Amino acid sequence: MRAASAAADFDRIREKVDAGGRLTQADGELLFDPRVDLHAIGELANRVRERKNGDVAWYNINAHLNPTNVCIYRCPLCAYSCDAGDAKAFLMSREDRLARGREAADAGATELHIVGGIHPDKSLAWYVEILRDLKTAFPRLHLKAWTAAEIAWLASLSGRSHEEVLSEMIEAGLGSLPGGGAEIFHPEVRTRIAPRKANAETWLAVHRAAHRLGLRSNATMLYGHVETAMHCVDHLLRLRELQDETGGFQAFIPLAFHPAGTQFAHLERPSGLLDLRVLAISRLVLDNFDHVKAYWISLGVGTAQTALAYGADDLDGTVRQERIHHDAGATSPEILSVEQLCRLIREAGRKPVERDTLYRPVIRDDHCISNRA
Ligand code: V47
Ligand code: SF4
Repeated sequence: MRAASAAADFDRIREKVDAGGRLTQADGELLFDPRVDLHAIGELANRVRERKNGDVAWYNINAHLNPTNVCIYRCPLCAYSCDAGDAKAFLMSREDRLARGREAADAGATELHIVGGIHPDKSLAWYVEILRDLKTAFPRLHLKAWTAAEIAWLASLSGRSHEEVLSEMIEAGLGSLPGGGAEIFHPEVRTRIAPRKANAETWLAVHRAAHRLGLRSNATMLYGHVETAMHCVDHLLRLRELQDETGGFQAFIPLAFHPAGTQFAHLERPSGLLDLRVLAISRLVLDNFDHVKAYWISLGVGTAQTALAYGADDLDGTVRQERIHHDAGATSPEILSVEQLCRLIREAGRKPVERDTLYRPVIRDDHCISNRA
């Protein structure tokens, strides 16, 4: 493709987006071509973002809880997991988990994001107990817990359906599903980066079941390793199709691959320009998702802030004690304060609004962080 024809193709895509049309696999792949101007794509994605969210940029006060890093899958993409006997293996006690919940509640968190490994000795009852304990002690914390891979594992382990496992989790306090475990759906890539994890059909089936039960969920895509543009667009279109069917997804979160400590340690981390391009393309292809998150832990603070002009409307949260990306070499801070998040958002020319997990604005008397600012 010559530069002139890239520009002409982009004009056609711009007209399609402006007319409310949907991007195809070929359109999406074209946008990955470096000869298509990134800033033009970003400007178009920004228009879509403003149509959906105006000048608001959302954030929340949250904390992460990873009850164990022991995982039988040992995905090649993962630096976080280990075997049960490893020196770095941990399994949090009930007291430790409750202490973490207390710390989050005291910091004003509205959400706990709970994901871990697939522990060989732990049954469905343990995963349910984690939710029940936390919900009983901190009823106002929303528990966004367990990836679709964990739910699918627990279903096969217990001989129950996805619906049955999810129903039990809901009864114990589950509030929504995070978007993890999606990686790249296409089997050419999935078999290389996460061969033992639930496949695409299973990941999508778990989210379909969750949406049918009234749960909202998120979706992710892990890019910047061995995938191509074709695989990324295929991934986005599979998500768009399920969203057409259920409407249950809230936010899409592109995750930049961090290679350190993984079986792909020889790769470079994706560049800031690729981060922005993937985010903007996601905003354009996923026309039926309300929110695209720039997860600052994964992108780094500077790129996440820039992404607020390339299609993102959410910076995720304050986060504390994140391990999965930091174990893989992420150099982002461990935590951002509300004041730091609000400053980043205001500098980007947006209006910071604190949200709860379900994107309802949070109004507080006890902070200077009012969403009326
Ligand atoms: O599923 C694992 C990814 C995910 C690496 O739903 C890695 O609101 C980069 O899903 N380099 C977990 N990424 C994180 C996640 C998430 C994060 C923030 C918000 C939400 C949400 C969900 O992290 C895993 C996997 O795709 N991951 N290893 C790595 N080396
Ligand atoms: Fe286990 Fe998740 Fe790491 Fe895969 S990415 S090894 S499922 S913790």
